[in-house]
Amino acid sequence: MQYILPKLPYSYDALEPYIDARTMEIHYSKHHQAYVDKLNAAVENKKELENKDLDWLIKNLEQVPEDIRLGVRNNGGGHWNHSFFWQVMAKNGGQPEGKLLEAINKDFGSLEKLKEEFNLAAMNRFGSGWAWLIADKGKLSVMSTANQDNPLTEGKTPILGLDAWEHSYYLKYQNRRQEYAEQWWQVVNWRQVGDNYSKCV
Ligand code: MN3
Repeated sequence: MQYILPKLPYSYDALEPYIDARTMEIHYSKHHQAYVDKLNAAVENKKELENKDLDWLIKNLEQVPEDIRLGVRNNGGGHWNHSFFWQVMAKNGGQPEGKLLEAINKDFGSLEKLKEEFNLAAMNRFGSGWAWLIADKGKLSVMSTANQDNPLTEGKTPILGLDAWEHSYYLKYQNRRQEYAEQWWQVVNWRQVGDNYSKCV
């Protein structure tokens, strides 16, 4: 299967000033493209993977041939994570509502508490990785993963994710990951997160 870079759902400058246009352009057109290219190179000539989509690869890493497993884990993960990341951001992404808001209040106490716990997960991830909001049969929790690892590999379903790699914030925020993580909430696409949640209850 040929994996392809999905179209970015907005322009490079759409999430300014929280995510600057230059970072968005490099992140999408260089970093994400590289994950796609390297994933395609890894699975080339692997007949057994011919009909496997990206979700399958991430959920079934242990069934991927051992000689390319690390490449698929890193680059397939990079492709999945970034495709998801673009979707959970938007200009004017609204606020959590309905069943999602109820679950946030039930499982965290408040949206502010969720943000605190989530940003702590992003801050405590040493080196590169992701912070995630997970829904397990409707119950919400926060976790983080290293590198381009994905909760799906552990059987957990992410409904929101934050790229905590330096390449996602360094041009604008330099070493200030905390500030990036705090500002990022301004561009969370809560409608998409709500849709993601509704598939997990
Ligand atoms: Mn990234």
